[in-house]
Amino acid sequence: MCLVIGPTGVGKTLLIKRLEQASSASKKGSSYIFNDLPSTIPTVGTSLVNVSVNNRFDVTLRELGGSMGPIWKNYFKDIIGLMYVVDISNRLQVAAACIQLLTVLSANNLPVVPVLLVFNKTDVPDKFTKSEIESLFRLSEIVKHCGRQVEQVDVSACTGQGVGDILKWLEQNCHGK
Ligand SMILES: Nc1nc2c(ncn2[C@@H]2O[C@H](COP(=O)(O)OP(=O)(O)OP(=O)(O)O)[C@@H](O)[C@H]2O)c(=O)[nH]1
Ligand SMILES: [Mg+2]
Repeated sequence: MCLVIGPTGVGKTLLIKRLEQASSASKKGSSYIFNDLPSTIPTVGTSLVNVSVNNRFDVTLRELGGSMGPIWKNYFKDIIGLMYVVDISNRLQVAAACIQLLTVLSANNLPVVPVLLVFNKTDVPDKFTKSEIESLFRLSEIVKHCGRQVEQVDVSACTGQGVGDILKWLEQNCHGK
C-alpha cells in the first residue's frame, strides 16, 4: 500500500481519481488528457483505491484526509511508498505544509520507503515558482538528510499534466510489494 497525504484541499482525492482514469485516457508525453473535472469533497478519515499502474500491476493507494494530520503516523505501518502532496498555489498553506512534511519524515515509525513530493496545481497562474519552492522547502537538504529516496514531480490534477510521472514513479517504486 502506498500512502497519499498532505494538507487539506491540496488535491489528493482528485489526483487519485486521475490516476484511476489514466488507463482509459489519452496520453501526451508525461501528461494525460482529461475532458471532465470530477467534483470532490473533503476526505473524512481514509479512503482506499486500487489503481492500475500502466496496465502492469495494481497498487492500493490510501488517502488520509488533511484534517487527520495529527494521526497520519498511525497509518505508517506496512506502507511501501509515501506520496506527499503540496498545493503550490496556496501561498498561506505552503510553509505549514513544509513543517508538516519535516514532521512526517522525522517520525521514528516511518519505514524506509521511497517518498514522492507531488507539487500540485501547476495550472494556477499565481503559483509559487520552482525556485521559491526549492528554497522554502530546502529541498536539497531534505533529499540529502532524510535517509530515504526522495523524488519530486510537478503536476496538475486538473489538467492531467505530470500524471504520467506519478505512474512512472509507482511503476518503479511500488512494484510487486
Ligand atoms: N486548479 C486546480 N485545482 C485543483 C487541482 N487539484 C485539485 N484541485 C481542486 O482543489 C480542491 C480540493 O481537492 P481535493 O482533491 O478534494 O483535496 P484533498 O487534498 O483530497 O483534500 P482533503 O481530502 O480535505 O484532505 C477541489 O476543488 C479540486 O477540484 C489542480 O491541479 N488545479
Ligand atoms: Mg481528499
